[in-house]
Amino acid sequence: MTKSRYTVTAALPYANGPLHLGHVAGVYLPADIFVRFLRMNQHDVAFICGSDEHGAAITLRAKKEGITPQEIVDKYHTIIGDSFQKFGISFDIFHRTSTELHHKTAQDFFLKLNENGKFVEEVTDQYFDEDYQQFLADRYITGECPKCNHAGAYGDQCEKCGSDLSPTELINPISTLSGKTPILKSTSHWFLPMNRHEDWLRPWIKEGVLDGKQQHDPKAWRNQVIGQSLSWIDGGLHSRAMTRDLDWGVKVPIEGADGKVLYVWLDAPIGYISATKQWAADAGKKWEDYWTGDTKLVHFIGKDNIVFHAIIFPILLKEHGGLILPDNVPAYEFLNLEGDKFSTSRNWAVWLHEYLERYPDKVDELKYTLTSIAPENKDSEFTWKEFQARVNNELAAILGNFVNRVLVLTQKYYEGKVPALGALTEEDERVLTEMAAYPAKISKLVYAYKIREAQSEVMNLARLGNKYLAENEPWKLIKTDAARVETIMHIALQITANLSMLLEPFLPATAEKLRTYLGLELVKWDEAGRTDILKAGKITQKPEILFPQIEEVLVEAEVEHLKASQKENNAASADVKEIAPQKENATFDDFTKMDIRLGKIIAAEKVKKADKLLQLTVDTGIDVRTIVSGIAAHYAPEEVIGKTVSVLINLEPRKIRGVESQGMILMAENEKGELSFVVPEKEFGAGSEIR
Ligand code: B3M
Ligand code: ZN
Repeated sequence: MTKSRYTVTAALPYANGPLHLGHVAGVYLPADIFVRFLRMNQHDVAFICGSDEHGAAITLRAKKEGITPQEIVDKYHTIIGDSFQKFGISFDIFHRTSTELHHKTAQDFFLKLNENGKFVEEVTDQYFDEDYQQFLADRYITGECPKCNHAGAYGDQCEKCGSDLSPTELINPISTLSGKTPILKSTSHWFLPMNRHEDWLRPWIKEGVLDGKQQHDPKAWRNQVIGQSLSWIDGGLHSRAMTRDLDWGVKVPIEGADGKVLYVWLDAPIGYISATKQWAADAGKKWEDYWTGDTKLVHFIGKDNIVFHAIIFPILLKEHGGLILPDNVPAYEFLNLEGDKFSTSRNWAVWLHEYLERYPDKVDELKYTLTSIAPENKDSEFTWKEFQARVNNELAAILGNFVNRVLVLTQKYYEGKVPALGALTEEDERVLTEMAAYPAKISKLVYAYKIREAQSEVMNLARLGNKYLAENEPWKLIKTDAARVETIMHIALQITANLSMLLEPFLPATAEKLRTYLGLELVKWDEAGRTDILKAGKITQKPEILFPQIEEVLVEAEVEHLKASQKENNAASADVKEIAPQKENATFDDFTKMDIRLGKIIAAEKVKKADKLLQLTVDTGIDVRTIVSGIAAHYAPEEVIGKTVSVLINLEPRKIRGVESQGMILMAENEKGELSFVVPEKEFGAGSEIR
């Protein structure tokens, strides 16, 4: 029976920052485990991911870092891709949505829907930021969620209750650009009339039935996904704009639509298709095989993405026609960190790339811990104490200890050779039967996306081995019944051999080490469970310690590091000002009234009882005058003497702390509040006019 083909996607991470453990635990690691399992079970799988490089998340970060959106995505696409590779997330492709192939794929997708009348073009009033002269949608606008009153809802979604929103639904909206209340201004967009789809969506979500046929098994879907999706449908789906007035994104491929791009949540999921196209082209395969026919499409996501993967993208796929809908959408809850939510902005996170720099040889320790606490059905929490406990009390004490004992005793008693199997006791039979049942037990759990439970079953096989050794004590028996010990050790070695196969999806690096010690190649999943994987006489190797203890000092250092980086971040963000928005327009006349000259500071002293003020004597080329300037916190008097400066010389004189100031020194101030004089690039003299 040919095994079904799978296209497994993992949510495209925004290329606006590094990955933290919350992202890994709640999407990428479980997806990787699932795919490695499928590959061991001879499924033809396309494992698809890539950077999500458009949308406000990117442009807002670019503004914050003072670089272009392209520079932002180039920087973080590399950091994220590198982290995935080092953490052993085995995507078939890690693509990106800023590629030409993606733009073309997304534009063709849009055109097909538009030409078939699937969108409705409407002129509506949208919020507009007058300072920035920009329409506001998605993360450019925030306000109170009308559904759950969460204060920080965005224009397209409330991340707290997951509701999909339109900007005009927000209560007390403000622009995230200028911080001001926006005005309403009309603009035209292409809308997806989602209400047209409620009739087929409801049975599809609830019963897995599409056009009268059983398309998927709804019992395999998580309650949260079905529950949230049905509540949106029951709440009434409304039309949603699929284009935006922005310049960063996939351009709307229609004459006269300049300045408009595809909505990022139309564009990004199509990124799964463009990535498959790229991968198939590179691998000499047909991409259509992975998006049509009986292929099972599975989207691994975080719960804040459910509406986009269980409602909106399926509508788009169905409207496009000829493409499959998801067979499952395993959505993960959120992982929290040391009693608080992961937060990029507050720098309350364990960044994956930093973990890998600090602990390059502890990848499986982290994989095991994150899978053990994976937020499959409810939010969960990572603490460094938990990490230490999982490694020391489970990985090392159960799995590491068992494997080490078996291989060390095999070296000691048989110079590494697998001993022959003698007569079996009832207990031997029971243990071998129990061992043989593990592959099917684990397989059932993984196919049902219960990956956390599946991993704990693998550990139960190691527990079975430990118990078998403890009860038979070969290290004592060896003195009196060497023949019996050969059988015990043979069985213990078969358990170790099975572990080297069943661990592969979960802890591939450890599984490979075990197979090296045993001289085994990776086999198909259904060859595991056999009681004769290791033939008598086969030579095994001396083991290393698989999982060194996690010491208290590591836990303390990491918790300290976390707190320190948050303090640093708070201090820095306290100073970091947003780049001020443009002021009201001035007329040319306004500007010509100002007389700005180059001047030279010839003397400087602190103003008594005013720690921010310097009294400067400035040669303006016309005269020598006194000017009081608020730069004492940035410059010592002796530092500024002799400097050429820009001076507004016809500012009305005013008394400042008893000193008459005749003009103003012009200063540049950056987002950190640092000051700089404004000086010409040529050595012009005092009195030179600036205009
Ligand atoms: N870039 C991830 C997020 O919302 C988003 C996923 C896109 S998957 C097509 O954090
Ligand atoms: Zn809400």
